[in-house]
Amino acid sequence: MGVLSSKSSKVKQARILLLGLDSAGKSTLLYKLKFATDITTFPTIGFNVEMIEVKRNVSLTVWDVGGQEKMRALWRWYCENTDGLLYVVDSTDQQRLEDSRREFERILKNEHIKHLPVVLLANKQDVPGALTAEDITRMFKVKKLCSDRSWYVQPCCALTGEGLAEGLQKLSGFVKSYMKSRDVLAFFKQN
Ligand SMILES: Nc1nc2c(ncn2[C@@H]2O[C@H](COP(=O)(O)OP(=O)(O)OP(=O)(O)O)[C@@H](O)[C@H]2O)c(=O)[nH]1
Ligand SMILES: [Mg+2]
Repeated sequence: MGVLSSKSSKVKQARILLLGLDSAGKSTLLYKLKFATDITTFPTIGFNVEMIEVKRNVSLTVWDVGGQEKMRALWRWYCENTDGLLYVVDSTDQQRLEDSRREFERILKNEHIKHLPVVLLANKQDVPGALTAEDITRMFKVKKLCSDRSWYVQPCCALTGEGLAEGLQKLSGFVKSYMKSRDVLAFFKQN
């Protein structure tokens, strides 16, 4: 077990995939988390990537991939070697909620995403009438879709930053235990 305990004292690097429909607020929240400032975003063509320290020994590499329809076809190319999924929902966009749910369901089925921990961010909570985290949990049938993994739905506002750190903490906690159990499995497979 020496190998496992020495590993756990090192800085944990995890790769996080940040997905959601276009205009959900992915890039806004990525830069809010990284620089704690408001940045004017443009629709992402391709991707943005930033390293974010959650705790002293946990560093997340967050891949923010554009969510426009044309871009969604490319999501699957970013799935390999991922350790956790952050899925952003525009809680005010009731018209496209079903589109968002369908894309969410599709990505969960990807072979590289199976069993990975998920945090859904119910974004734009500053807008009156926004769906709550509970509404989204119910409408997305998250309990059912995510019954094979750790999951959490976090209300947030990317503009003020409210809820973002909590959501990321939650995911990094899930990812840490997920990676640990994956290491343990690999260790016993090797020995
Ligand atoms: N009111 C409000 N607006 C937000 C919030 N988060 C993001 N926005 C706005 O939503 C718009 C889209 O935000 P982006 O961060 O560019 O969205 P995205 O998910 O990166 O979109 P793509 O790159 O096209 O996939 C911008 O005008 C943001 O200012 C929020 O919490 N509240
Ligand atoms: Mg973007």
